[in-house]
Amino acid sequence: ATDGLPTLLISEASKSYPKPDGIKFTYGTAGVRTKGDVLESTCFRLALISALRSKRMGGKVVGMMVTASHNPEPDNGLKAVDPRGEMLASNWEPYCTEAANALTDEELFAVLQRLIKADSINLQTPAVVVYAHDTRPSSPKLVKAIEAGLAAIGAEGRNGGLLTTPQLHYLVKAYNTQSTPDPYGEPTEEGYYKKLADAFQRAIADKPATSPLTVDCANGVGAISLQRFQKYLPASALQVRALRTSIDTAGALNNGCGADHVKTKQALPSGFEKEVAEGERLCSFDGDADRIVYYYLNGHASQKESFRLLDGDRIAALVADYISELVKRAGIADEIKIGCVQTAYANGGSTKYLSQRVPVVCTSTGVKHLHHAAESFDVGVYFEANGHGTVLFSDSAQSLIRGKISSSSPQGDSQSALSQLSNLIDLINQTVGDALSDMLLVEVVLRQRDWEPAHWDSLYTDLPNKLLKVIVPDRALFTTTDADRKLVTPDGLQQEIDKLVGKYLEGRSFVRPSGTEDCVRVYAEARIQQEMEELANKVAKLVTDAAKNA
Ligand code: G16
Repeated sequence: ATDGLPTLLISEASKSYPKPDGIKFTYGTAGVRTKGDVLESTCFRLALISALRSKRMGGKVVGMMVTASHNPEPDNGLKAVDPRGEMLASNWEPYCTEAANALTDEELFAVLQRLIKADSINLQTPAVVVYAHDTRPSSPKLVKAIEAGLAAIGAEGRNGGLLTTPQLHYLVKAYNTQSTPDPYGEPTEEGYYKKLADAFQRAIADKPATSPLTVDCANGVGAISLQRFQKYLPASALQVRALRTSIDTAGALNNGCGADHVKTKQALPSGFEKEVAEGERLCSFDGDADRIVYYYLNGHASQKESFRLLDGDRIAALVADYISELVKRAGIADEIKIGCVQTAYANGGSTKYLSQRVPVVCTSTGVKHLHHAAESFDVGVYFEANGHGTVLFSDSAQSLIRGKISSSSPQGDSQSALSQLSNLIDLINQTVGDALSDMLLVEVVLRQRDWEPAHWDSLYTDLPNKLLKVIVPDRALFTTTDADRKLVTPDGLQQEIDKLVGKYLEGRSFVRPSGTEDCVRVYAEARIQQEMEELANKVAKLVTDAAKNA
């Protein structure tokens, strides 16, 4: 009696995917994340929800990505992708959580039924779901569970295979736009590489290649996509040296390497000191290649202080400046409003720098929040400090730019700026943060400006800062408001933090529960390094005590 849901088929298939006892799943910052060996039932169930999502969206293609991104290799997870390539609409997240936690088939059907009713889903509409996975050993089993879920509900599944997260987002958007007047690109992995390689070559134009770029691939799927991509780009256009490409070595993924390691430790990937030289351009992808940070050494690798980080904040500054300049040169500055979106983790130095140039807004952590806020600008540059971000050009900005490009008029400065903006529109993966696309974007700007990393680094000064992980028995006790900048609970803790922060010059600190790891994160920054360290440790201590006394 569940009106059109094939409950018998689903019940039969779900016998192979029982929910593990005693585990509570949550659809958090970036989907569901936990140990890979307990996720099969969740994959099966979220496949059902994804099929409903596709039906709800009139049969458009939606996506499912199996990955735990920056987390350790034994973890895994699922991110659901909406038809325009963006993250699943947030009002569907509670249904994902509830479906994942249902104890019986009846409970599961009740959740699905509520969703069908609340969103007036027509079950007769066909459903198409494209799915892909990263290199984790648990991924193939999870993909099987997704396939079983899609088969049980009668949805069409398209297997993207081994891909980066941003490639899956690209595929979703490319499928849904392929027969429209404005196709995003060919809906294949090859189409993705071709689009980026073509745009990159147009954007660097006749600027000669500089020194090679060294890429830490985090021993993850980014190693494969980078290698495949290189087949589409002549070596003369960009020389890349790929390191940490061991995708088959057990335990290697994100281990001592990758964007998260480099950003949080503010240090080279382990072993890099023997492999890289002063001044070399270096960057790190994370495990599913949706984040990137750059860095370089301004002295000998053996000296810790010679490490210089060029993180997401600095990518935002570099890119926002460049696009602002192009927009001015193109003569459309009055028509195009450029804005920047950051989170509380953005360094105070970067916020000050950017705010003097463009409007800056702050959202909660999670690309889904930043992406949404960036959509309110004609050109929205969003980056988390951890290197997750992209640039969005609104439909009207794209039409304006492309409409002003004239094939007949001589190539004056404004025409060349318009063409370059058009190249960037193609180069940037506008669906989500994309390490490969962002890397190419940074390379374009540095080459067009003829800048070494040190020049980019000199745009502004970072305040000394630290990010700590505090392990507590129950991180759900910590709840926040004001874009993660203030704690609501535990009671009174925020006041204690405020009191502490007030004692330090340019001090700032905040606490929030991670949505991807079982920890509470503590961020602190201050004018003086030593004071900042003290502030971070004292706030961490407050957190530990509050968790104990709760
Ligand atoms: C995910 C999200 C990011 C977020 C990060 C850390 O990254 O996509 O937006 O910044 O987790 O989130 P949290 O502090 O809640 O753990 P990734 O690269 O792991 O998908």
